[in-house]
Amino acid sequence: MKCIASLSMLLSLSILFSATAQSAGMGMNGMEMPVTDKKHQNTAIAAIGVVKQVDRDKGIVVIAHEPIKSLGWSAMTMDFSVEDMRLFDKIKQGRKVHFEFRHVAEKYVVTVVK
Ligand SMILES: [Cu+2]
Repeated sequence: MKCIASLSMLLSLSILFSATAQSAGMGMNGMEMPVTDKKHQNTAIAAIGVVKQVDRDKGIVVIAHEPIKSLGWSAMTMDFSVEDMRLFDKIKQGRKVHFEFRHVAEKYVVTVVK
């Protein structure tokens, strides 16, 4: 009898453990990026803005962009990465640009400038 009692205790312990492990896993999922961010990862997003600052060496341009409806962004001034150096020919301080960018990993990368 004693033997069975300890066996059932062992069983309930292991059930408890797996339940805890499962909820810990769900907690991890909850910490992932919001769905909206995932949806826009690597999608080309069109925007209009005024070039405020250009840093060719760092590959960064600061643009005061107009609201971007598809992202639910209001107008703001922010940094964008520029990886294609040829784009800098069209990016001049004070110029209003129509551009496209992609959300790649942690960066917003400008891919098209008109
Ligand atoms: Cu912004």
